[in-house]
Amino acid sequence: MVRPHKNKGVTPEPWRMERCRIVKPDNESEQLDDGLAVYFRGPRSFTTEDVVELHLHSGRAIISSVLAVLSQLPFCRPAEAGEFTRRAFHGGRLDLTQVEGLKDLINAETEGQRRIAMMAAGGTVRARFEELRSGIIGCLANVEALIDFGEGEDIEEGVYEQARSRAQDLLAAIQTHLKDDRRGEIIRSGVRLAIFGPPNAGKSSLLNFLAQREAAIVTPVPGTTRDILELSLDIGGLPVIVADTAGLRITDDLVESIGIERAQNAVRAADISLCVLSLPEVLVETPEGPSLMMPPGLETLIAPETLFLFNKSDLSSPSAHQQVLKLAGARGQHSAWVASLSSGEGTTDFLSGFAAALHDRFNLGEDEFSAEMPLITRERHRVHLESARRFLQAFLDTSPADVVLGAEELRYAAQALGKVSGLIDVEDILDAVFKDFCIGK
Ligand SMILES: Nc1nc2c(ncn2[C@@H]2O[C@H](COP(=O)(O)OP(=O)(O)OP(=O)(O)O)[C@@H](O)[C@H]2O)c(=O)[nH]1
Ligand SMILES: [Mg+2]
Repeated sequence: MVRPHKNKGVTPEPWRMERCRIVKPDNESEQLDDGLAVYFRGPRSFTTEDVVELHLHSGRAIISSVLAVLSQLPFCRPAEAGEFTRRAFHGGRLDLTQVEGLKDLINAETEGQRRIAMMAAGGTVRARFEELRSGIIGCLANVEALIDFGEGEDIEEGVYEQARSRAQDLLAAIQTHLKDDRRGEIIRSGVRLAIFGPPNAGKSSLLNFLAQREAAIVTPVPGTTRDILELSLDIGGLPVIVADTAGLRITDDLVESIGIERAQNAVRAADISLCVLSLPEVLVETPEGPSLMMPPGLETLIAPETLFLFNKSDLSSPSAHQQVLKLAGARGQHSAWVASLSSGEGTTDFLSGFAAALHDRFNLGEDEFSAEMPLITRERHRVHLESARRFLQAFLDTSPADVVLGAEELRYAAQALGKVSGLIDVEDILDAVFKDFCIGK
């Protein structure tokens, strides 16, 4: 039972924090805590229902005694996991994308995750999906009007063409969202980065440098790392799952060859890969001048977007540093750095350049709610958006003579998008739009 300090009566003023004595209902002289209470009157509360929040001292005994007293009240029970959010969803306060965003916000460990979660929790994602859905419903309203009234007498000409051109624009917008290289999903769940290269190049040293601890074993013995070692790190605000792999070389050793196969698979499965090479070993003098000699077994794993770290710069001259970058550039490898993981030379530039390359790759702009931020952050969104795309395409492929079938495709497209937010039935919006639709002249 909560008793205001000043005896103002039992009905508290809503949305106003009041200092209270927390007492036992059957024995008001027994005070459990001295705290604060605020009454949120529905629907202006998180759950849209009436809510009372108690602010108590956080001692374990205080909390358990207050909870014990509360659970004796016939109308009180402890909330189930996620129950407040579930009630907020049922009350229409949040849609599913906001619920997901809220969960991600609580779990966010990096700046990128926080920003993308904030966009969902704050309703920006909801609004963007809703915009697409109401666009489709606008098309549907046109088509339904044709079905009900027929072109000519009651309804202006060209209504079907209008619906088609609007549907084409919407289809283009959806296709752009779908072609996002899974950026949103990657930012949310982490970029998979594979470090690869020949043995002894300094791959494990790089992992340790990024993790700022001795996570991997580093020795002068080539072939030290046998299996994949993965760590979740925050690099420039992005969650990155970094995998250190076995050095790639031809070997008869069974264990090492399994490790090498795993390394190759990790590189192929990664979102981004970083090749570590020992600068003095790959920069060789030939009769034609300096040349970049790639160790065997690497070429098939190198792509234009592969990042390069030429390590062990302490063992070569400054002119060699310039030469190696020039030669890498000539091969089309423009994201390359020279550093020494032993002496620390060049590592600051490498780290900032590497973080910038990640940001560029995943297009994480500076603006918190930039339109550049990817819309899709989960497979669930992608599935519904993909199905909306298919239905819209089916509408566009339907002959104008089959206007009833066309309307059905649009209805399915709108429903598919409605499943992302999980909130309103398509008919609700249709009624609203249709009401304002101009019929006749
Ligand atoms: N001189 C010099 N030595 C380095 C540098 N970075 C790493 N090393 C040394 O190179 C050796 C190999 O380093 P690792 O990090 O174990 O190399 P790796 O690529 O993981 O090797 P494997 O696991 O065998 O494939 C160790 O003795 C390191 O101390 C550097 O920048 N300069
Ligand atoms: Mg290693």
